[in-house]
Amino acid sequence: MGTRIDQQQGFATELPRERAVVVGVHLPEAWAGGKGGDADLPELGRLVETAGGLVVGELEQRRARPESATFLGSGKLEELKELVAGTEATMVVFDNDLSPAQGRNLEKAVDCKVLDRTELILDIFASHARSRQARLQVELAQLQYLLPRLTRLWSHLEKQAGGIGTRGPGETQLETDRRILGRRLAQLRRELQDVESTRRTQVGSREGLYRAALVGYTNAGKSTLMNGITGADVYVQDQLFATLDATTRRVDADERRRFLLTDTVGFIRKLPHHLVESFKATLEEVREADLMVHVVDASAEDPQHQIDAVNKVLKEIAPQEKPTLMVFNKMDLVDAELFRNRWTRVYPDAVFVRGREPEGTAELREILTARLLGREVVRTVALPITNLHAISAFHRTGAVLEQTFHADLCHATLRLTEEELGRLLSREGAVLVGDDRG
Ligand SMILES: Nc1nc2c(ncn2[C@@H]2O[C@H](COP(=O)(O)OP(=O)(O)OP(=O)(O)O)[C@@H](O)[C@H]2O)c(=O)[nH]1
Ligand SMILES: [Mg+2]
Repeated sequence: MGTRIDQQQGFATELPRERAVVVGVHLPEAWAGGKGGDADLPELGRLVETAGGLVVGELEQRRARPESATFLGSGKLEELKELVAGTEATMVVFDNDLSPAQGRNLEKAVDCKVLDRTELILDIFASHARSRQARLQVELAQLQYLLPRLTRLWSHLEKQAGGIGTRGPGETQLETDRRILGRRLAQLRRELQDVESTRRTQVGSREGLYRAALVGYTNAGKSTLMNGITGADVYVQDQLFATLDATTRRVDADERRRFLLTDTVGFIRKLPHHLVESFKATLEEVREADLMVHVVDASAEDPQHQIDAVNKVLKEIAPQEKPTLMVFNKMDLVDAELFRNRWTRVYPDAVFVRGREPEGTAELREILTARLLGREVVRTVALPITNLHAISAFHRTGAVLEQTFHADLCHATLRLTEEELGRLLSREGAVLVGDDRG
């Protein structure tokens, strides 16, 4: 189809060192329903590097609104042309979203490939997707991105060709392309459903366990903490979107108490909506979590900005508020005392850690365990003595506070979670005695 997405597809692998000029147009926040906002060229540069490119030039402009045909004004466009020629750039990347027509006009004007932020992020996701699920989800996002553009692409060509004579074939081609893409979309959705139902069977046995999910801005150190706490071997890299899959591990706090910890894809400012949509299955683990562990890179230039971006995506995937633990990571990179003083004022319950050091992850593990313990209650149950083995694990963890025997029954006062209580009552023939003791 010769679309820009197709051309862009392989650049991270085939042309590892593309030379890129990054462009950011600062628009008033109100523009495009608050979606305009400020451009962030250093971050765009990191995205370019993650995709395998090299930043050779930067250009910024402040405008009240984008120029409809070329996004940039004509003076700035001249400047961009010169910059591209002078730096021998092979591509231009905009921090803003471009319409297909704007992309095309710009490509013609500067005579090299032009991408926008969404296309760049989609490309990184495509090259980082390893699992079947991640690959399916990325393809779904790419097709969804492409589909509405197809129409505009064709109508744009029609206009160029002068209409009447070309309209017939144009429409037919468009319809054919749409049908092909539509079929592929349906197939992708079916395959994703299969993957999802397989996952559900696998996690069936985790029912009832307390679940915590690591969430946060990309590169904040989620996978580092995951590995430190659970001993998992999740890929850690100093790049954006190193993780695209969800990994869940059981953490045994002690013999009886265990919880689940999930590490998953990181978020970013202006994360393309298609990606959030199509990663629903992966993000399901986040939606189902009892606790969000929001990991923040303390060394980021503007941590609050990143926190806000993450909260925005979280609202999209899990609209109801969830208990959240704020964790500031990479404390070795900042003046720890100063930082702590400043941020405990904003987040009084926040935890500050050095994720790469064992003490850092040990502390977080203890805090998560304490959260788990915080959910325990004290109850007295009467248990047939033939079933006494059901509370032997409670003995080993010191959770039997009192125990008395009455004929063939044992009265045990236990510190336990509601789930454990439920199990004792439904499976071990225990009955509740008296009222809540604490
Ligand atoms: N200095 C320092 N670096 C850290 C710390 N924790 C993690 N890092 C580094 O930060 C980079 C990103 O870590 P990851 O664990 O991959 O981050 P992530 O949040 O999983 O990132 P994505 O999966 O890409 O979203 C790696 O180079 C880590 O070694 C820390 O406490 N201090
Ligand atoms: Mg990761």
